[in-house]
Amino acid sequence: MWGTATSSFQIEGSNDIDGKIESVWDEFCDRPNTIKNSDNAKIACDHYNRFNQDFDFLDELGVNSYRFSISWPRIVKDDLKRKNQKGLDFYSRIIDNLLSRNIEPFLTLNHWDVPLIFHEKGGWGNRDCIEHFLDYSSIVTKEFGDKVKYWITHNEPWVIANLGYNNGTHAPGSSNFYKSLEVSHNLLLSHGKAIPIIKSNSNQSSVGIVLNLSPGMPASKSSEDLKATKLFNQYFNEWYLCPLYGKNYPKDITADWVQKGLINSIDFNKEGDLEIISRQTDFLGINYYSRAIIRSEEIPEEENLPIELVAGDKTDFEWEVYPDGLRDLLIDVDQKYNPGSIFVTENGCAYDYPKEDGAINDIRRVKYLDSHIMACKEAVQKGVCLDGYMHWSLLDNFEWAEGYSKKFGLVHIDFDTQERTPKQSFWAYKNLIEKNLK
Ligand code: GCO
Repeated sequence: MWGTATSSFQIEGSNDIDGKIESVWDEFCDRPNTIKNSDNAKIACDHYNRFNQDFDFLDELGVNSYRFSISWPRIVKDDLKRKNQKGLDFYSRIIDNLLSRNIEPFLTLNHWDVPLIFHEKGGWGNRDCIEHFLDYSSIVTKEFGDKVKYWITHNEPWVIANLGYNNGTHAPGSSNFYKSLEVSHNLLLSHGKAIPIIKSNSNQSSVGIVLNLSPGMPASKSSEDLKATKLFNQYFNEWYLCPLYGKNYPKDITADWVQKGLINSIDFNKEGDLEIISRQTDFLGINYYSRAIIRSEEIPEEENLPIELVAGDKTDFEWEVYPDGLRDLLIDVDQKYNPGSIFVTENGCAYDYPKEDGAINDIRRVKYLDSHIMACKEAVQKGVCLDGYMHWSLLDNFEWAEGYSKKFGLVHIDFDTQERTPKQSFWAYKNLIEKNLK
């Protein structure tokens, strides 16, 4: 399958109409010094009003799938139980529109913009609040269960836990390390608990979760760098992969945190939880942007061996362009965890190109796209069960704490006029899809 990916808060705008309640991200944007240039997502890409025009671009691209998310605050009233029909009607129009174009919807239930009131009750940090997510999942899957086949519970639990609850750069902006781990656990637990609900309301469904994975590689062969890399991989990748695929949380990193006095234990992991977390899923979604080159901070820099890894070009986000990492990651995850089916649910790059003579010649995105799709092809040739690729993103959009300063779209948006212009990469992707679907 070929597709593009977006998320509700980043593109929709219209944040206070048709009965939508406030989201944590609405509140976070209103706080001073949270978002670059004090940007907010009140209008964003105005997708709420322009989705039909945006979906014309999907047709033009020739994709057969589209990943989007539902904004939970549009779906429920402030008791988090009663449904808000107007919000459901909006997504009904979205889904019907996609289906009329023969585009398979991939629906993400949680791409971060949770109701503020959910957070005020304790949100992801409170195990009891999982029930609210299940109520919401039940409403949505009852409503769309016969139309939507591909369901994603959460997008990038690492980012929610770490950026939202540890370093505080994302909503809700808290900084408490132990809490952030508890959040990661509650997210995983709620994923496991949602699976049977989704399955019972959507007979033909295929259910998965989306992880942001970034393989860590040691900067040198020094034992310190090797150790730091192992710990990085356990924190960033295995912390999620292991419990989802029937293993316990990785031990070394947990012991390291205890030894450093960051936590006493991971006592939030109660008996029986791991069985729920590892309930069988139908696919794994992988978001891949880059690798991480890891350098030990435990010893003074001058005592480290010289850095052996040469980093490649960087995008506007300072993320290294490293397509081989995608190939190797796919092979590695497939072999170690055997997820049965994998989708690259996000892959993309931030580059800003000016409009010249009406065109946007974003050649570095074209190269990025080519090389990463080639990496996918190599993984498939090695037998990886890769079933689809979705490019992040269809449109330039609200890039969270970075506001509108980082541009990931295949389609350029002029945020003053809302004018849309397909970039060079859009036409390149169209060509690639055309060749590969033949
Ligand atoms: C994420 C999210 C997207 C981002 C994209 C670029 O990975 O952070 O899923 O919402 O916009 O990844 O940072």
